[in-house]
Amino acid sequence: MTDLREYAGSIGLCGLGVAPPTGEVIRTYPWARSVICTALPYLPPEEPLNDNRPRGLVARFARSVDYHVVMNRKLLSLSQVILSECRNARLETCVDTSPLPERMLAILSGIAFRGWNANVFVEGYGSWVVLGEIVTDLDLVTHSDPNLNTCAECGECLRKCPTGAITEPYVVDKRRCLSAITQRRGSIPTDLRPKLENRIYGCDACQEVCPLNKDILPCTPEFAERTFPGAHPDLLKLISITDEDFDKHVRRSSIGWIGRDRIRINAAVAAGNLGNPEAIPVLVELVRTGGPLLAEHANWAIEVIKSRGH
Ligand code: B12
Ligand code: SF4
Ligand code: SF4
Repeated sequence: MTDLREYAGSIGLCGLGVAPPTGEVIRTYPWARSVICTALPYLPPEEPLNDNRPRGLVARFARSVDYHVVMNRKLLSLSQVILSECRNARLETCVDTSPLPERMLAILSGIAFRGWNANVFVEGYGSWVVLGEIVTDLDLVTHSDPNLNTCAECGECLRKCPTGAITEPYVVDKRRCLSAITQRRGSIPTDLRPKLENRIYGCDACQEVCPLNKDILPCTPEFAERTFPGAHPDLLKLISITDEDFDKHVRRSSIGWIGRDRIRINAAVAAGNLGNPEAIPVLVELVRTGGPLLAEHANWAIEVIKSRGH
């Protein structure tokens, strides 16, 4: 395992450990004997804003290339190394794979410890890491010790979560979590719309305030690439994006999977919260052409902008 750990480091992963398969793992992969867990640091360099256009905010894990693609590529490279030594091994790569409890596996494998904001932290990289695993039938008897370190337990994440969604240490109420709200279907509850501010995908508030997330090591080079959506995509362009442009520029990006309607709804709410009257014409157009759900959010945004006295 030492060599594999070194190899993982050489391809930009920031940790490698082995967890025993949990109940969920065994239910999905009855042949599993071990889970190789790894993490990938993604914190991109900050992008300064240099104009006054209404702009959205994308959480850091989704500003550049899709992490599923990057992590999966690295897991496949690791798998090749394993197969070169154990030709008959059964290996299944997983990234963000339901129903695997990825954070718990990372803790059990020793590579990460958990924080009150429910995220897991890797020494040197904070919680700005995504997780990936290789489930295998190899009996890697040298399972690592779980990482039972604690965070600083300062409570900042609980206090600064915009919706109070962290109801107690380690517990996130999905119904109130803004990250979930930007990603799920249906109408956004009206009391939570202002809390989104200009967020259009994900939420980083409980990680930004964490003292363990300061002064951390740079991300893997892939995530430093400047590509759509970046940190601050142009809201008016997103609200009025055509089907064709969506397919060409957005669908395969890290935020594209939520679909054109969801992105336009999120962008409309963000534009309402920013209160910039420049947004009114594209919002009116969305009311006219967008269907009931989009029209309802666009009307809400128009009302908010008007109520601010513009
Ligand atoms: C559904 C989901 C969400 C939902 C719900 C999250 C939630 N906390 O319930 C929503 C959309 C809200 C979400 C948001 C985010 N998510 Co998410 N999400 C998932 C997904 C697909 C399933 C997670 C889940 O439901 N777990 C069930 C809950 C109960 O467990 P958990 O919080 O994941 O893990 C804790 C429990 O296992 C607990 N625990 C319980 N019993 C025990 C027992 C023992 C012994 C131990 C040690 C621990 C333990 O400790 C763990 C750590 O806190 C996972 C991928 C996966 N398959 O795991 C990604 C995942 C958890 N998400 C991830 C990310 C990056 C995020 C966001 C940061 C994205 C963003 N910027 O917007 C936010 C963070 C919000 C937050 N504070 O948690 C990463 C986590 C990275 C990290 N460093 O922790 C994952 C692992 C995806 C990946 N492959 O990298 N997410
Ligand atoms: S992601 Fe945002 S809304 Fe969700 S728990 Fe963290 S701070 Fe709260
Ligand atoms: S903000 Fe404080 S309580 Fe929350 S995870 Fe970070 S150290 Fe822990």
